[in-house]
Amino acid sequence: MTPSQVDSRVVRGTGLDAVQLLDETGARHGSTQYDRWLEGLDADPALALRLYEDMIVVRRLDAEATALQRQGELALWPPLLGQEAAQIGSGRALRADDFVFSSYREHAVAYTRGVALVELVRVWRGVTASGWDPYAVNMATPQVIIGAQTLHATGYAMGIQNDGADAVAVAYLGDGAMSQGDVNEAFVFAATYGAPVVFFCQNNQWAISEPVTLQSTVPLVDRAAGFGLPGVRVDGNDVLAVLAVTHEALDRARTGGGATFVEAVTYRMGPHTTADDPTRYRDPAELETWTGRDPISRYRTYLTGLGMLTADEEARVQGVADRAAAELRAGCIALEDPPALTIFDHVYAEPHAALAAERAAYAQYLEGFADGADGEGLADPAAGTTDPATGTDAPTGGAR
Ligand SMILES: Cc1ncc(C[n+]2csc(CCOP(=O)(O)OP(=O)(O)O)c2C)c(N)n1
Ligand SMILES: [Mg+2]
Repeated sequence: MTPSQVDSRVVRGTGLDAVQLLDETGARHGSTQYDRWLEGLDADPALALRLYEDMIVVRRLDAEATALQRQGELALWPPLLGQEAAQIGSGRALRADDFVFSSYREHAVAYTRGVALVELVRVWRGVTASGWDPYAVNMATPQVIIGAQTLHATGYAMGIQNDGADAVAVAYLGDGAMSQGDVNEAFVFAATYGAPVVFFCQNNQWAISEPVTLQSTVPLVDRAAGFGLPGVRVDGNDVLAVLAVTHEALDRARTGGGATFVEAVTYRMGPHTTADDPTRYRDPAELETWTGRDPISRYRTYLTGLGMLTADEEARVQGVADRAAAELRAGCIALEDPPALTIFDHVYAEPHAALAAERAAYAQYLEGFADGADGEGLADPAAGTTDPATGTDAPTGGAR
């Protein structure tokens, strides 16, 4: 092995102790273990450039969605800024028949699955309970219950096993999710049943305002061994390393080797969501350090050095990103509010009397706002009515 070749656990001056094939300066380092997973990409400039385009487009979409929230067009948005390489590198390693179970921040993974742009924001605008058809893209809609998707993925993987298929289930989770009981139970089942599932943990250093050091005093990857899972730590801001490591984990699962835990070390450069202000709990120096490890700039430097990323190509990619952002914006603004009473649809498999009563009461309440209502008898949800027994205000409506 020459000095430029590395093996699976490597330190490259970042303190990350993780697989890294492309360092912060954009220099590529060979790996006896991982280079084989990049052979296709190394032979085809179009594939190498597509990873770049993907990262530029999803960063642009993320910025547009954040702006849409600030302008009142979305209720909330959880930005992915900084996690483009982790999500694009892993997402592009998947096959169409693999199935993704994600959390709420994996917009870039959804993009690689072919989710229509407007479908990325429907839930966040509050006009639907669910963003897209999971079976059309083999990706479940985002899970907000932290860690629950790891159980769904493990169960799905056991189904794949029973079918004798060679697809893989992939669960995306965060560093904070590692403290959840669901996740630990999923690891036990996945390990003991040898289920074809990849647990892809994006350690973005924060769970809202709690640093990862409050989730674990040891590197997250070290937990894997205790469950009997192979674990690999990868520089999550190195799109090539993420692609290679994910390919290897998928290959293990497809060929009967069972589950793998991947810890992708990355950084949430923005707020937890648009409702959060990280300046209240984060040292600005930390953001500065991670800005130096930006996933896109190192790949840009690398491609430019190879002569692949010319000024024309850069302009073309920026054009793709701008058009995608315009499509997202136009689609978002055109989304109409559903009739309010549809909130009662699909809550239960069968209609029943209590639900019908709640629906009727809410319909009556809404009628109070109808055009032409003179205010008499207008239901005011804040005021309520006075309870004669106690003299206190009792809420109106029967839907309690
Ligand atoms: C079971 C459960 N507990 C708590 C929450 C509230 N909550 C929402 S996001 C979050 C932090 C998750 O952090 P992490 O897993 O690191 O994912 P990240 O937001 O960094 O992508 C918490 C605790 C929740 N949604 N579900
Ligand atoms: Mg996190």
